[in-house]
Formats: sequence, structure tokens, C-alpha cells
Amino acid sequence: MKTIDVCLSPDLMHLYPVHDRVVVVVDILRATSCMVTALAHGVKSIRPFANLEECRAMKTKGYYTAGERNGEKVDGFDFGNSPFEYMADNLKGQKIAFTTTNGTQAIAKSHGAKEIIIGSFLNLSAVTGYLKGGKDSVLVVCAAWKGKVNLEDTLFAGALVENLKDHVEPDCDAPLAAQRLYNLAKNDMVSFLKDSSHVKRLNRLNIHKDIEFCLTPDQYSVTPRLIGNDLRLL
Ligand code: 3SL
Repeated sequence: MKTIDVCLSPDLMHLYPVHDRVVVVVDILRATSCMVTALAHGVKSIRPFANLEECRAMKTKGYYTAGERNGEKVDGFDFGNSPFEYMADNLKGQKIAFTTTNGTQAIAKSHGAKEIIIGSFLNLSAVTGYLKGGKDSVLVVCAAWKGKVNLEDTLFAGALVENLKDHVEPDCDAPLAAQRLYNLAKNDMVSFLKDSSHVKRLNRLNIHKDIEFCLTPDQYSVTPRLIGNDLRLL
């Protein structure tokens, strides 16, 4: 039987071989939620960068530049890290270079995986369906916050474990812990997360509507995948 494991922080990646796994990178608040939203709304591709200046340099190559540091839009970039920025019609068919504090770092640390896909609550069922159909074992990589575990990415990992429980076996206790937390939280994730560190951080930036949206399951039936250097729809 296929297995599922959960890496609760990119700083723990050394514990997880990825070469034979499909890796699901998740940064619920808000990087992977933005990526899913942008691609679902017709953006052609997203090139993720760990390094801010490399991302900025893509402006001269026909890319929009997007992302944040510590939650705030980078000076001189075209877009920040709110999913609502990526619904505009004029972004259809465009290419975006994207860098964030944690989400794009987690993607960089997942290189070498058999396959990398992008997960969020917004595309939970699409990702579940994709993983059910595949033959490879799964590793969920939580972007977390600067190496420290966060609750919202853990909940998403738990949702996947719950949805896949008849198809995959947990590799260790991290998937079980995530699944149990998700089952406690699933009926009201906004309330469950109200004291969590990143929700508090984002509330200070006055972006509660982003939090509610990013916690809404199944807004889009897309599964972004890293193909070469770019995230695209399957
Ligand atoms: O860390 C990240 O990648 C971001 O998603 C963080 S924030 O929600 O924009 O603060």
C-alpha cells in the first residue's frame, strides 16, 4: 500500500527522502492559496523563487513580480500575497515570478522529489483525487513559519490524511497527529485557528478576509504541478 508522511517544517526535510515521492507543498496562509487562485483564474505559469533578488530580476524577462516578506508586499513588485489580487482578468495568460517568506522556500527545499504539486484548502478535493489516482507514496511538506511549525498547514496535511485514509498508510505519527487535529478543527477552522501565530500576524495587517477565503475548501478544481521551473495546471 502507498504511504503518506507529513514534514511539519522545511527544516525537517533532511529526515524525508523525496526522490520516490509525490510531494504536496502547502502554505495555507497564504502562498499556495495564492498560487492555486492565480492558476485557476487563468494565469499561465508561476515561477517560484526562494531568493528575492532573483525574483525581482524576472521583471525584465516579461514576468510580473509578486510576493511578500513578513506578510507585506515587496517594494517595487507588481503584486503582494493576497489571493484576491490574482483574480483579475488582465492576469489571464500572464507569467508571474513569485517569492514568499516560507512557501517558495518550501518548494525550493522539495526539489529532487519525483513530483511536486501545490495544495491548499481551495483545491483540497482536486489534490485528494489526484493523489488517489497516483501510484506513488505521498509527502506533505508544510511551509510553516521560518522553520517553526504552524497549525494551518498541519490542518491541511491532516485533511489529506483523512481524505486518503482508505488508500494510504501513515508512515509515522506526524500524519496521525495532523489527522486528529484536522478532525477536531474541521467544522470551524476559522475559530480553531484564532489564536494561532500566523492568524494573529495577519490580523495585525488587517487582512481577515484573506484568512477566511484561504480556509474555504474546494473553490477550485485544479492541481498545480511543478513542470521544469514553473508551476502550471495539469
Ligand atoms: O510565508 C509565506 O510564504 C507567506 O504565505 C506568508 S504571508 O501570509 O504572506 O504572511
